Amino acid sequence: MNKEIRCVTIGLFMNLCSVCIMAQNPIIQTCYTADPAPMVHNGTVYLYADHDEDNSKYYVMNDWKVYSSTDMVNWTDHGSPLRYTDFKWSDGQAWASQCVYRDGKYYWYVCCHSKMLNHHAIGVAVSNSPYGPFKDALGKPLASLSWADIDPTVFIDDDGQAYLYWGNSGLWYVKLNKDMISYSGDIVKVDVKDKKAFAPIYVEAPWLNKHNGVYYLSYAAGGIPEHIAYSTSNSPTGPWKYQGVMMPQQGGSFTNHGGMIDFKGKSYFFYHNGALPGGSGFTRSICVDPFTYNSNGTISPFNMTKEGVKDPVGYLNPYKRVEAETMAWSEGVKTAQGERTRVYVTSIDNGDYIKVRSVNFGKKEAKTFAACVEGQKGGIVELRMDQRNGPIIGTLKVSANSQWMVHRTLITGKTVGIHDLYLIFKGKQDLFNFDYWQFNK
Ligand code: FUB
Repeated sequence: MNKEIRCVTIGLFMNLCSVCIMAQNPIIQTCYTADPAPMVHNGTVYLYADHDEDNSKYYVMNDWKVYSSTDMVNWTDHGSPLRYTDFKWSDGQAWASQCVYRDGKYYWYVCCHSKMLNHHAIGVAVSNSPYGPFKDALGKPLASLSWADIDPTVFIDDDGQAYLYWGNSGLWYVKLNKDMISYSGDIVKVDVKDKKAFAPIYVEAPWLNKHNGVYYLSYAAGGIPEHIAYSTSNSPTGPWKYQGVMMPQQGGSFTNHGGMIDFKGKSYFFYHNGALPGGSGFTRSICVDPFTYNSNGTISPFNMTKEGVKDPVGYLNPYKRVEAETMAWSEGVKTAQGERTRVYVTSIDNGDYIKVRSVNFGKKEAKTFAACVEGQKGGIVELRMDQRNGPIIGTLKVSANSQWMVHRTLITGKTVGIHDLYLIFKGKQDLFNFDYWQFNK
Protein backbone atom coordinates (compact mmCIF):
# COMPACT_ATOMS: atom_id res chain seq x y z
CA MET A 1 0.00 0.00 0.00
CA ASN A 2 1.07 3.55 -0.71
CA LYS A 3 2.95 4.85 2.33
CA GLU A 4 1.67 8.43 1.91
CA ILE A 5 -1.96 7.30 2.01
CA ARG A 6 -1.04 5.39 5.12
CA CYS A 7 0.47 8.48 6.79
CA VAL A 8 -2.60 10.62 6.04
CA THR A 9 -4.88 8.01 7.49
CA ILE A 10 -2.70 7.21 10.47
CA GLY A 11 -4.24 9.89 12.71
CA LEU A 12 -7.71 8.57 12.07
CA PHE A 13 -6.41 5.08 12.58
CA MET A 14 -4.90 5.98 15.98
CA ASN A 15 -8.25 7.43 17.09
CA LEU A 16 -9.86 4.16 16.22
CA CYS A 17 -7.22 2.31 18.16
CA SER A 18 -9.55 0.81 20.72
CA VAL A 19 -11.43 -0.72 17.78
CA CYS A 20 -8.36 -1.83 15.89
CA ILE A 21 -6.40 -3.28 18.81
CA MET A 22 -7.74 -6.67 17.85
CA ALA A 23 -8.09 -5.91 14.13
CA GLN A 24 -7.02 -8.92 12.17
CA ASN A 25 -8.65 -8.06 8.83
CA PRO A 26 -7.43 -7.45 6.21
CA ILE A 27 -4.86 -10.15 6.85
CA ILE A 28 -2.25 -8.64 4.52
CA GLN A 29 -1.37 -5.00 5.16
CA THR A 30 1.89 -4.66 3.19
CA CYS A 31 0.25 -4.54 -0.25
CA TYR A 32 -3.16 -4.85 -1.86
CA THR A 33 -4.30 -8.43 -2.49
CA ALA A 34 -7.45 -9.94 -4.04
CA ASP A 35 -9.18 -13.12 -5.16
CA PRO A 36 -8.01 -15.38 -2.31
CA ALA A 37 -7.44 -19.08 -2.95
CA PRO A 38 -6.53 -20.92 0.25
CA MET A 39 -5.04 -24.43 0.11
CA VAL A 40 -4.68 -26.70 3.16
CA HIS A 41 -1.74 -29.07 2.96
CA ASN A 42 0.25 -30.86 5.68
CA GLY A 43 -0.85 -28.68 8.60
CA THR A 44 -0.36 -25.38 6.79
CA VAL A 45 -2.74 -23.01 5.03
CA TYR A 46 -1.19 -21.63 1.85
CA LEU A 47 -2.89 -18.56 0.50
CA TYR A 48 -2.54 -17.88 -3.22
CA ALA A 49 -3.51 -14.32 -3.98
CA ASP A 50 -3.83 -11.79 -6.75
CA HIS A 51 -1.92 -8.57 -6.32
CA ASP A 52 -3.45 -5.16 -7.06
CA GLU A 53 -0.68 -2.61 -7.69
CA ASP A 54 -0.70 0.50 -5.46
CA ASN A 55 -2.76 3.47 -6.72
CA SER A 56 -4.55 1.35 -9.35
CA LYS A 57 -7.57 2.88 -11.04
CA TYR A 58 -8.30 -0.27 -13.03
CA TYR A 59 -7.14 -3.91 -12.72
CA VAL A 60 -3.38 -3.37 -12.71
CA MET A 61 -2.25 -6.86 -11.81
CA ASN A 62 1.10 -8.30 -12.86
CA ASP A 63 1.92 -11.13 -10.49
CA TRP A 64 0.44 -13.59 -8.00
CA LYS A 65 1.56 -13.88 -4.37
CA VAL A 66 1.85 -16.69 -1.82
CA TYR A 67 1.36 -16.44 1.96
CA SER A 68 1.19 -19.16 4.60
CA SER A 69 -0.02 -19.65 8.16
CA THR A 70 -0.18 -22.50 10.64
CA ASP A 71 -2.22 -20.61 13.25
CA MET A 72 -4.64 -18.55 11.07
CA VAL A 73 -3.47 -15.28 12.66
CA ASN A 74 0.17 -14.84 11.62
CA TRP A 75 0.78 -14.84 7.86
CA THR A 76 4.20 -15.20 6.22
CA ASP A 77 4.84 -13.51 2.89
CA HIS A 78 6.59 -15.81 0.41
CA GLY A 79 6.80 -13.25 -2.35
CA SER A 80 5.65 -13.54 -5.96
CA PRO A 81 6.73 -16.84 -7.49
CA LEU A 82 4.57 -16.39 -10.59
CA ARG A 83 3.99 -13.48 -12.98
CA TYR A 84 1.97 -13.21 -16.18
CA THR A 85 5.32 -12.96 -18.00
CA ASP A 86 5.96 -16.61 -17.00
CA PHE A 87 3.21 -17.45 -19.53
CA LYS A 88 4.74 -16.58 -22.91
CA TRP A 89 1.25 -16.42 -24.43
CA SER A 90 0.09 -13.72 -22.00
CA ASP A 91 0.48 -9.97 -22.20
CA GLY A 92 -0.91 -9.06 -18.78
CA GLN A 93 -3.85 -9.02 -16.36
CA ALA A 94 -2.85 -11.62 -13.78
CA TRP A 95 -6.36 -12.29 -12.45
CA ALA A 96 -7.88 -14.91 -10.16
CA SER A 97 -6.15 -18.24 -9.56
CA GLN A 98 -6.12 -21.35 -7.40
CA CYS A 99 -3.34 -23.80 -6.52
CA VAL A 100 -3.93 -27.47 -5.64
CA TYR A 101 -1.62 -30.27 -4.55
CA ARG A 102 -1.52 -33.68 -6.20
CA ASP A 103 1.03 -36.50 -6.05
CA GLY A 104 4.00 -34.41 -4.92
CA LYS A 105 3.34 -31.45 -7.22
CA TYR A 106 1.57 -28.12 -6.92
CA TYR A 107 -0.64 -27.04 -9.83
CA TRP A 108 -1.44 -23.35 -9.99
CA TYR A 109 -4.41 -22.55 -12.25
CA VAL A 110 -4.51 -18.90 -13.25
CA CYS A 111 -6.30 -16.65 -15.67
CA CYS A 112 -4.51 -13.94 -17.59
CA HIS A 113 -4.89 -12.15 -20.88
CA SER A 114 -3.86 -14.02 -24.03
CA LYS A 115 -2.03 -11.95 -26.67
CA MET A 116 -3.20 -14.13 -29.51
CA LEU A 117 -6.84 -14.52 -28.51
CA ASN A 118 -7.17 -10.99 -27.20
CA HIS A 119 -9.17 -12.20 -24.20
CA HIS A 120 -8.50 -13.99 -20.93
CA ALA A 121 -7.61 -17.68 -20.91
CA ILE A 122 -6.88 -20.26 -18.23
CA GLY A 123 -3.30 -21.45 -17.81
CA VAL A 124 -1.61 -23.86 -15.42
CA ALA A 125 1.84 -23.66 -13.85
CA VAL A 126 3.52 -26.45 -11.92
CA SER A 127 6.11 -26.68 -9.14
CA ASN A 128 7.64 -29.16 -6.71
CA SER A 129 7.13 -26.69 -3.87
CA PRO A 130 4.11 -24.63 -2.73
CA TYR A 131 6.38 -21.56 -2.88
CA GLY A 132 7.60 -22.19 -6.43
CA PRO A 133 9.39 -21.64 -8.67
CA PHE A 134 6.40 -22.35 -10.92
CA LYS A 135 6.69 -23.06 -14.63
CA ASP A 136 4.00 -22.85 -17.30
CA ALA A 137 3.13 -26.55 -17.74
CA LEU A 138 1.81 -26.31 -21.29
CA GLY A 139 3.24 -23.26 -23.03
CA LYS A 140 -0.35 -22.48 -24.10
CA PRO A 141 -3.70 -22.02 -22.36
CA LEU A 142 -5.45 -25.03 -20.85
CA ALA A 143 -8.89 -23.59 -21.63
CA SER A 144 -9.59 -20.67 -23.94
CA LEU A 145 -13.19 -20.57 -25.11
CA SER A 146 -14.03 -16.88 -24.81
CA TRP A 147 -13.58 -13.65 -22.88
CA ALA A 148 -15.53 -15.31 -20.04
CA ASP A 149 -12.63 -17.67 -19.23
CA ILE A 150 -11.69 -16.27 -15.86
CA ASP A 151 -11.74 -17.40 -12.24
CA PRO A 152 -10.61 -21.04 -12.34
CA THR A 153 -11.36 -23.22 -9.31
CA VAL A 154 -10.15 -26.80 -9.02
CA PHE A 155 -11.49 -29.47 -6.69
CA ILE A 156 -10.20 -33.04 -6.30
CA ASP A 157 -12.90 -35.40 -5.05
CA ASP A 158 -12.31 -38.32 -2.66
CA ASP A 159 -12.30 -40.75 -5.61
CA GLY A 160 -9.39 -38.82 -7.18
CA GLN A 161 -11.40 -37.17 -9.97
CA ALA A 162 -10.45 -33.51 -10.37
CA TYR A 163 -12.88 -30.87 -11.65
CA LEU A 164 -12.04 -27.47 -13.12
CA TYR A 165 -14.86 -24.91 -12.93
CA TRP A 166 -14.60 -21.34 -14.20
CA GLY A 167 -16.42 -18.47 -15.81
CA ASN A 168 -17.79 -14.95 -15.72
CA SER A 169 -21.51 -14.49 -16.56
CA GLY A 170 -21.57 -18.18 -17.38
CA LEU A 171 -20.21 -21.26 -15.66
CA TRP A 172 -18.33 -24.14 -17.25
CA TYR A 173 -16.64 -27.26 -15.94
CA VAL A 174 -14.48 -30.04 -17.26
CA LYS A 175 -12.98 -33.20 -15.75
CA LEU A 176 -9.21 -32.95 -15.43
CA ASN A 177 -7.04 -35.95 -16.11
CA LYS A 178 -4.73 -37.33 -13.41
CA ASP A 179 -1.82 -35.33 -14.87
CA MET A 180 -3.83 -32.20 -13.90
CA ILE A 181 -2.70 -30.38 -17.03
CA SER A 182 -5.11 -31.93 -19.56
CA TYR A 183 -8.79 -32.86 -19.58
CA SER A 184 -11.09 -35.51 -20.96
CA GLY A 185 -14.65 -35.25 -22.14
CA ASP A 186 -16.62 -32.21 -23.17
CA ILE A 187 -16.52 -28.84 -21.53
CA VAL A 188 -19.96 -28.60 -19.90
CA LYS A 189 -21.90 -25.35 -19.71
CA VAL A 190 -23.90 -25.10 -16.49
CA ASP A 191 -27.34 -23.47 -16.66
CA VAL A 192 -26.81 -20.57 -14.25
CA LYS A 193 -30.16 -19.07 -15.29
CA ASP A 194 -31.97 -21.95 -13.54
CA LYS A 195 -33.46 -20.10 -10.57
CA LYS A 196 -33.79 -23.24 -8.47
CA ALA A 197 -30.12 -24.00 -8.91
CA PHE A 198 -28.41 -20.58 -8.78
CA ALA A 199 -28.77 -17.08 -7.41
CA PRO A 200 -30.83 -14.72 -9.64
CA ILE A 201 -27.65 -13.30 -11.23
CA TYR A 202 -24.59 -15.54 -11.25
CA VAL A 203 -21.56 -13.35 -11.97
CA GLU A 204 -18.17 -15.02 -11.37
CA ALA A 205 -15.67 -16.35 -8.80
CA PRO A 206 -16.85 -19.97 -8.42
CA TRP A 207 -15.34 -21.99 -5.54
CA LEU A 208 -16.08 -25.70 -5.16
CA ASN A 209 -15.54 -27.56 -1.89
CA LYS A 210 -16.98 -30.49 0.01
CA HIS A 211 -17.98 -30.61 3.68
CA ASN A 212 -19.63 -33.57 5.45
CA GLY A 213 -20.41 -35.18 2.10
CA VAL A 214 -22.15 -32.08 0.67
CA TYR A 215 -20.70 -30.22 -2.34
CA TYR A 216 -20.74 -26.44 -2.00
CA LEU A 217 -20.46 -24.14 -4.98
CA SER A 218 -20.09 -20.55 -3.83
CA TYR A 219 -19.83 -17.62 -6.24
CA ALA A 220 -20.14 -13.88 -6.68
CA ALA A 221 -23.72 -12.97 -7.57
CA GLY A 222 -26.28 -10.19 -7.89
CA GLY A 223 -24.51 -8.08 -10.51
CA ILE A 224 -22.25 -5.27 -9.42
CA PRO A 225 -21.72 -4.66 -6.53
CA GLU A 226 -21.44 -8.37 -5.85
CA HIS A 227 -22.45 -10.51 -2.92
CA ILE A 228 -21.47 -14.13 -2.29
CA ALA A 229 -24.18 -16.75 -2.82
CA TYR A 230 -24.02 -20.53 -2.70
CA SER A 231 -25.65 -23.67 -4.05
CA THR A 232 -25.30 -27.24 -2.86
CA SER A 233 -25.46 -30.70 -4.40
CA ASN A 234 -24.76 -34.32 -3.59
CA SER A 235 -22.49 -34.49 -6.64
CA PRO A 236 -19.60 -32.26 -7.83
CA THR A 237 -21.41 -31.68 -11.13
CA GLY A 238 -24.88 -30.96 -9.78
CA PRO A 239 -27.85 -30.80 -10.01
CA TRP A 240 -27.42 -27.73 -7.81
CA LYS A 241 -29.84 -26.26 -5.31
CA TYR A 242 -29.66 -22.52 -4.67
CA GLN A 243 -29.30 -21.95 -0.93
CA GLY A 244 -29.15 -18.16 -0.66
CA VAL A 245 -26.77 -15.36 0.25
CA MET A 246 -23.68 -16.29 2.22
CA MET A 247 -22.03 -12.87 2.52
CA PRO A 248 -23.97 -9.70 1.62
CA GLN A 249 -22.47 -6.96 -0.52
CA GLN A 250 -20.31 -4.77 1.72
CA GLY A 251 -16.72 -3.66 2.27
CA GLY A 252 -15.95 -0.98 -0.33
CA SER A 253 -15.06 -3.18 -3.30
CA PHE A 254 -17.61 -3.77 -6.08
CA THR A 255 -16.30 -7.32 -6.52
CA ASN A 256 -15.94 -10.11 -4.02
CA HIS A 257 -14.28 -13.48 -4.48
CA GLY A 258 -14.34 -16.26 -1.90
CA GLY A 259 -12.48 -19.37 -0.86
CA MET A 260 -13.62 -21.90 1.79
CA ILE A 261 -11.49 -24.29 3.83
CA ASP A 262 -11.65 -26.51 6.89
CA PHE A 263 -8.49 -26.32 9.01
CA LYS A 264 -7.71 -27.79 12.43
CA GLY A 265 -11.40 -28.47 13.11
CA LYS A 266 -12.74 -25.06 12.08
CA SER A 267 -14.19 -23.63 8.88
CA TYR A 268 -12.99 -20.36 7.34
CA PHE A 269 -14.17 -18.10 4.54
CA PHE A 270 -11.60 -15.96 2.71
CA TYR A 271 -12.84 -12.96 0.71
CA HIS A 272 -11.70 -9.51 -0.35
CA ASN A 273 -12.85 -5.95 0.25
CA GLY A 274 -11.50 -2.39 0.09
CA ALA A 275 -10.80 -2.04 3.80
CA LEU A 276 -7.14 -0.95 3.83
CA PRO A 277 -6.44 2.80 3.61
CA GLY A 278 -6.57 3.75 -0.09
CA GLY A 279 -8.71 0.67 -0.72
CA SER A 280 -11.26 0.40 -3.54
CA GLY A 281 -12.52 -2.04 -6.16
CA PHE A 282 -9.07 -1.94 -7.74
CA THR A 283 -6.99 -1.82 -4.55
CA ARG A 284 -8.48 -4.72 -2.64
CA SER A 285 -7.46 -6.63 0.46
CA ILE A 286 -7.93 -10.21 1.52
CA CYS A 287 -9.74 -10.97 4.78
CA VAL A 288 -10.75 -14.18 6.53
CA ASP A 289 -13.52 -14.97 8.98
CA PRO A 290 -14.44 -18.20 10.71
CA PHE A 291 -17.94 -19.53 10.04
CA THR A 292 -19.94 -22.63 10.90
CA TYR A 293 -22.04 -24.99 8.83
CA ASN A 294 -25.52 -25.52 10.27
CA SER A 295 -26.45 -29.08 11.25
CA ASN A 296 -28.64 -29.37 8.11
CA GLY A 297 -25.68 -28.39 5.94
CA THR A 298 -26.80 -24.83 5.19
CA ILE A 299 -24.71 -21.75 5.95
CA SER A 300 -26.35 -18.78 7.64
CA PRO A 301 -25.35 -15.45 6.07
CA PHE A 302 -22.46 -13.74 7.82
CA ASN A 303 -20.86 -10.30 7.57
CA MET A 304 -17.34 -9.16 6.86
CA THR A 305 -15.55 -8.29 10.12
CA LYS A 306 -12.55 -6.25 11.23
CA GLU A 307 -11.79 -8.71 14.02
CA GLY A 308 -11.27 -11.67 11.68
CA VAL A 309 -9.86 -14.72 13.41
CA LYS A 310 -9.90 -14.09 17.16
CA ASP A 311 -8.71 -17.49 18.29
CA PRO A 312 -5.39 -18.69 16.91
CA VAL A 313 -5.20 -22.43 16.18
CA GLY A 314 -1.48 -22.67 16.93
CA TYR A 315 1.47 -20.95 18.57
CA LEU A 316 4.51 -19.30 17.10
CA ASN A 317 7.85 -20.59 18.38
CA PRO A 318 10.14 -17.56 18.97
CA TYR A 319 13.18 -19.79 19.55
CA LYS A 320 13.28 -20.78 15.88
CA ARG A 321 14.09 -18.41 13.03
CA VAL A 322 10.98 -16.33 12.33
CA GLU A 323 10.84 -14.49 9.03
CA ALA A 324 10.37 -10.76 9.66
CA GLU A 325 7.61 -10.89 7.04
CA THR A 326 5.54 -13.08 9.39
CA MET A 327 2.91 -10.82 10.90
CA ALA A 328 -0.57 -10.69 12.33
CA TRP A 329 -0.74 -6.95 11.75
CA SER A 330 1.63 -4.22 10.65
CA GLU A 331 1.63 -0.54 9.95
CA GLY A 332 3.81 1.37 7.54
CA VAL A 333 6.12 -1.39 6.39
CA LYS A 334 6.30 -3.09 2.99
CA THR A 335 7.89 -6.32 1.83
CA ALA A 336 10.37 -6.83 -1.00
CA GLN A 337 12.12 -9.72 -2.68
CA GLY A 338 15.88 -9.98 -3.00
CA GLU A 339 18.23 -12.68 -4.20
CA ARG A 340 20.10 -13.18 -0.95
CA THR A 341 17.21 -12.97 1.46
CA ARG A 342 14.25 -13.85 -0.75
CA VAL A 343 11.51 -11.89 1.04
CA TYR A 344 12.31 -9.20 3.62
CA VAL A 345 10.62 -6.26 5.34
CA THR A 346 11.52 -2.84 4.00
CA SER A 347 10.31 0.77 3.92
CA ILE A 348 10.67 0.92 7.72
CA ASP A 349 10.24 4.42 9.19
CA ASN A 350 9.87 5.84 12.67
CA GLY A 351 6.71 4.55 14.39
CA ASP A 352 6.06 1.69 12.00
CA TYR A 353 5.50 -1.65 13.65
CA ILE A 354 4.87 -5.36 13.25
CA LYS A 355 2.61 -7.34 15.57
CA VAL A 356 3.04 -11.10 15.93
CA ARG A 357 0.32 -12.98 17.82
CA SER A 358 0.26 -16.07 19.98
CA VAL A 359 4.01 -16.26 20.61
CA ASN A 360 4.80 -19.10 23.00
CA PHE A 361 7.88 -18.16 25.05
CA GLY A 362 7.51 -21.25 27.23
CA LYS A 363 8.35 -21.60 30.92
CA LYS A 364 11.84 -20.05 30.95
CA GLU A 365 12.66 -16.39 30.39
CA ALA A 366 14.19 -15.52 27.02
CA LYS A 367 17.76 -14.20 27.34
CA THR A 368 18.67 -12.68 23.99
CA PHE A 369 17.06 -11.47 20.77
CA ALA A 370 18.81 -11.62 17.42
CA ALA A 371 17.75 -10.04 14.12
CA CYS A 372 19.22 -10.18 10.64
CA VAL A 373 19.09 -6.67 9.26
CA GLU A 374 20.71 -4.43 6.69
CA GLY A 375 21.23 -0.91 8.01
CA GLN A 376 20.13 2.01 5.84
CA LYS A 377 19.95 5.15 7.98
CA GLY A 378 19.94 2.95 11.09
CA GLY A 379 17.53 2.89 14.02
CA ILE A 380 16.08 0.86 16.84
CA VAL A 381 13.76 -2.12 17.23
CA GLU A 382 11.82 -1.88 20.49
CA LEU A 383 10.40 -5.21 21.65
CA ARG A 384 7.15 -4.70 23.51
CA MET A 385 4.82 -7.24 25.05
CA ASP A 386 1.08 -7.60 24.41
CA GLN A 387 0.34 -4.02 23.39
CA ARG A 388 1.87 -1.32 21.25
CA ASN A 389 2.71 0.58 24.42
CA GLY A 390 3.24 -2.54 26.53
CA PRO A 391 6.37 -3.23 28.60
CA ILE A 392 9.67 -3.06 26.74
CA ILE A 393 11.58 -6.33 27.05
CA GLY A 394 14.56 -5.38 24.91
CA THR A 395 15.93 -2.80 22.48
CA LEU A 396 18.02 -3.63 19.45
CA LYS A 397 20.23 -0.99 17.82
CA VAL A 398 20.94 -1.18 14.11
CA SER A 399 23.83 0.91 12.85
CA ALA A 400 23.58 2.97 9.67
CA ASN A 401 24.93 1.71 6.34
CA SER A 402 25.64 -1.79 7.60
CA GLN A 403 25.52 -4.88 5.43
CA TRP A 404 23.16 -7.76 6.09
CA MET A 405 24.25 -9.12 9.48
CA VAL A 406 22.84 -10.53 12.69
CA HIS A 407 22.55 -7.97 15.53
CA ARG A 408 21.90 -9.15 19.11
CA THR A 409 20.57 -7.63 22.32
CA LEU A 410 19.81 -8.80 25.86
CA ILE A 411 16.24 -9.39 26.96
CA THR A 412 15.61 -7.46 30.15
CA GLY A 413 11.85 -7.94 30.63
CA LYS A 414 9.60 -10.86 31.51
CA THR A 415 8.66 -13.16 28.65
CA VAL A 416 7.36 -16.43 30.15
CA GLY A 417 4.05 -17.65 28.67
CA ILE A 418 2.06 -16.79 25.57
CA HIS A 419 2.18 -13.22 24.36
CA ASP A 420 1.57 -10.93 21.44
CA LEU A 421 4.92 -9.42 20.44
CA TYR A 422 5.27 -5.93 18.98
CA LEU A 423 8.40 -4.96 17.06
CA ILE A 424 8.31 -1.18 17.07
CA PHE A 425 10.69 0.74 14.86
CA LYS A 426 12.26 4.01 16.03
CA GLY A 427 14.54 6.48 14.22
CA LYS A 428 13.89 8.68 11.21
CA GLN A 429 13.16 7.28 7.77
CA ASP A 430 14.40 4.25 5.83
CA LEU A 431 15.90 2.73 8.97
CA PHE A 432 16.89 -0.73 7.77
CA ASN A 433 15.77 -3.83 5.92
CA PHE A 434 14.75 -6.76 8.08
CA ASP A 435 15.08 -10.42 7.12
CA TYR A 436 14.44 -12.56 10.21
CA TRP A 437 14.54 -12.69 14.02
CA GLN A 438 14.91 -15.24 16.82
CA PHE A 439 14.92 -15.30 20.64
CA ASN A 440 17.33 -17.49 22.64
CA LYS A 441 16.86 -18.90 26.12
O1 FUB B 1 -9.34 -9.67 -9.87
C1 FUB B 1 -9.87 -9.56 -11.16
C2 FUB B 1 -11.29 -10.05 -11.20
O2 FUB B 1 -12.08 -9.35 -10.25
C3 FUB B 1 -11.46 -11.49 -10.76
O3 FUB B 1 -11.09 -12.39 -11.76
C4 FUB B 1 -12.90 -11.52 -10.40
O4 FUB B 1 -13.29 -12.63 -9.66
C5 FUB B 1 -13.03 -10.23 -9.64
O5 FUB B 1 -12.65 -10.40 -8.29
